[in-house]
Amino acid sequence: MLDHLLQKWHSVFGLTSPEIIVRAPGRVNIIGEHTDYNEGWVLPGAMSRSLYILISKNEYNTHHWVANDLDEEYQFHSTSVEKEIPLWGKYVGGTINLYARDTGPLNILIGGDLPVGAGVSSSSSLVCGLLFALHDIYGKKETTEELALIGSRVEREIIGLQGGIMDQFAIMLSKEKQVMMLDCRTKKYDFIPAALPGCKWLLINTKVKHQLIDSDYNQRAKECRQVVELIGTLFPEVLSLRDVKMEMLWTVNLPDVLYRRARFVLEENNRVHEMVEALQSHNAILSGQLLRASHDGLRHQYEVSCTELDHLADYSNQYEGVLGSRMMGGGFGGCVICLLNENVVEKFSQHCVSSYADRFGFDPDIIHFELGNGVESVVTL
Ligand code: GAF
Repeated sequence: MLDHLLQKWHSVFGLTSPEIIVRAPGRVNIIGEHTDYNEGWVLPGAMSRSLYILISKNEYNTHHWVANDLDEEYQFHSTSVEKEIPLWGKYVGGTINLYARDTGPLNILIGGDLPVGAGVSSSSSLVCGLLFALHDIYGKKETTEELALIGSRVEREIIGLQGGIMDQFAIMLSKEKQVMMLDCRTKKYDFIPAALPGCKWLLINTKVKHQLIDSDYNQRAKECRQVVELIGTLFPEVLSLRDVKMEMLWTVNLPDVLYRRARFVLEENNRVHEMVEALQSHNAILSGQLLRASHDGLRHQYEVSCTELDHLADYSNQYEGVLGSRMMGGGFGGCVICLLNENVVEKFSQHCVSSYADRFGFDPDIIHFELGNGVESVVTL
């Protein structure tokens, strides 16, 4: 993979090698969905599939960015982000503008084996990898946690998605074979081994991304803020859904939609804590039950699933040997994450692919992964 990218680098930028090569992984999330922007808890990790970002300063005062996997490139003479810029270029430009505005133009090559639009946060992987590289090239002093927070500002301030901090913390700071129990209010985190004896974690990509994603995601964030406002009139100590107790939901007369959104977030937060216990006590059955309950809430209460995700979750959840399965990430498409007995992985994958293809007319992608380290620079010989 890297050899191929280095060849591409030299064919585009000439003989000089990149100043830095950064590997930025994708993000998986065991449980704790839509809880991060509500100052709750999440349990993500970094996956073994990654983006590579190769960078050098450009000597000719031209910004030259290449997205290898998309076969697209973008060249221009100022740092202003223009309208017709592709989305990936908006992320690159936004990150540079927010973090290293006064620095000169760069040659950038981006490529890897991370699926785009699959709910594994390839956009945050790009932003975090770029921040890490700029930090190194310009000798900046922020901690990795501070860089993760800058990454989440790119998403909110430049792209306009009112997301939380889960993806950036997981991508920046994860550790091999572990998941990160992150408190999104205090920003404190611990690592927990995610292996369950005899079991495997698996992703299945629906290969669909419904276009409503931005508006519906932001709509959910807005609904959560509305709940906090309404509850805050009776309970002024409530600053976010993190502070809300189930009894408060019953006391305040919330419209049904808001009640369901809030209830989901409260229950999902509890499930994160229960999942930590399940992993620590190697209780695969309980882990599976929590995944199933999470999907049910995401589908019926938070309403961020879609037909393709429901099909994969339903199919897996009735398959013998699958402990549990749920949609992962923001929703409206992307992947489900499954916990299953390792001896059924192959059979299940075949059966699941054909059942999906029979219904939707195309195959989903089975994605095998290990839990890996967060962003790092890569040394080549
Ligand atoms: C997306 C967002 F970027 C995250 O912050 C998080 O809210 C997630 O959706 C849902 O849990 O990945």
